[in-house]
Amino acid sequence: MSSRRGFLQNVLAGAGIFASAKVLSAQEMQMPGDMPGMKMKTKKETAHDHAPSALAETPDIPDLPFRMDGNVKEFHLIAEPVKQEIVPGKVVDLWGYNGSAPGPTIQVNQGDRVRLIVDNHLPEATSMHWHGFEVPVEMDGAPGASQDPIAPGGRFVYEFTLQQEGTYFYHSHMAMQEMMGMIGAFVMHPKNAYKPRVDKDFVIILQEYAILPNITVPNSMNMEFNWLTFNGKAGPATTPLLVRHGERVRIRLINLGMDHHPIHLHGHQFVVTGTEGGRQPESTWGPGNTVLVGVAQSRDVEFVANNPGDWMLHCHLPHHMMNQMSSMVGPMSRRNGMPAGLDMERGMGMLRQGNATSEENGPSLGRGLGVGSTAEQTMSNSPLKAGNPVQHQGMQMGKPEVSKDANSVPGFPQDAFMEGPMMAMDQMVDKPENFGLRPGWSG
Ligand SMILES: [Cu+2]
Repeated sequence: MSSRRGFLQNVLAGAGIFASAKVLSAQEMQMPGDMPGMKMKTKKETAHDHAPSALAETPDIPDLPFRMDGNVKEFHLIAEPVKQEIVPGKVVDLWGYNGSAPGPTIQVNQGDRVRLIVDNHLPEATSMHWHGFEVPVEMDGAPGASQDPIAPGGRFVYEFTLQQEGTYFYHSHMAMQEMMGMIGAFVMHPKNAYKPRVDKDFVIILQEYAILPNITVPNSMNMEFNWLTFNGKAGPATTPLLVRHGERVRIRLINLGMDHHPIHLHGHQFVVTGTEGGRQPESTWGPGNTVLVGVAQSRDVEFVANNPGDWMLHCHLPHHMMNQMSSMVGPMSRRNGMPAGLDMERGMGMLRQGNATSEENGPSLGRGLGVGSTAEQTMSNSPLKAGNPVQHQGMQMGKPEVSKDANSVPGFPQDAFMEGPMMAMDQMVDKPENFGLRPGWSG
């Protein structure tokens, strides 16, 4: 899969470009989203009122196949470490699903009964949350609160009926794992296609990573990011969204990271037709060309591609338009070096020995804010021997469930020592309103 997904380099910027430089006839152009053998239709022919929705396309990310078990659509998701080539030659160690970060896109129809088998091939516990789904609480995937975390090697089977429609997503409900890539799109198509119908329907997941020089594992604790991706690719390795002149286009933007992203489209005005809660009433559709996609939100935008050209679609935060730049530009242009942390050369990322997260360089490298810029110290959440955690007063320290080879898995640990029973302090926060919650819920 890594050969298919490709490469990018920078950022949300430049990421998706959609464009149609000229009007192409059906014979001239084979669209990637077209079904084999499907005839190209004219605009008029696509405007049926009661036709079902066409599948959405997630460039660079596969759809998750399903099998029917009676009237149940059964999907199988595997949480696992993945190698993701975010730009050509830049392969990073992420955590995702079924070999991909973000994970494969799930598409269902309103009213479907679905079963989602989740296997945990990570070295630590995980849990799957169905973001915004109106499902029974025991299916919500909140570790500790609604279910036990899924142990390494374990499985949890989720099953529910979906009456909603819109752009949703699934993600690990372990905070650090989210920052390792563990999210995927979950599109619920309405019983009757939205009006007006669209000719093209795209999904783009926005993510960001802090990946320091000479290392392939993101620092999921960092608050500055140097690699920003659309569907797991940084620009220019993102895949352009190809549309024909005059087509109505929907783009479903999904954000689950640490930053908000104002996504801007050149050359057109769009309307926001949906959020993470589903379709919006048409009376709310005001024109715009930039939509802020906040953390944990989705936004559907629609527009008519009435202006031929190679148009940019990008996050408009300046640092998000660059890769590998946000931590380096300032120090390199000043004589006084970093305001905090180690010396200037190391602050610039000019490694003289070791790698970026070695003991020598520690967490101080390349940080401009001084946060975490002191020399590395022993932390209780570093790769300790299982069963030998540092006892914090008042916490119910237990033995975290990790796999035998956990310390050899790139990225470990993320949440193994941070969530769940390890961090629970039920007694310390005891109050009447907490009565009846599951033991260890406070973790
Ligand atoms: Cu951004």
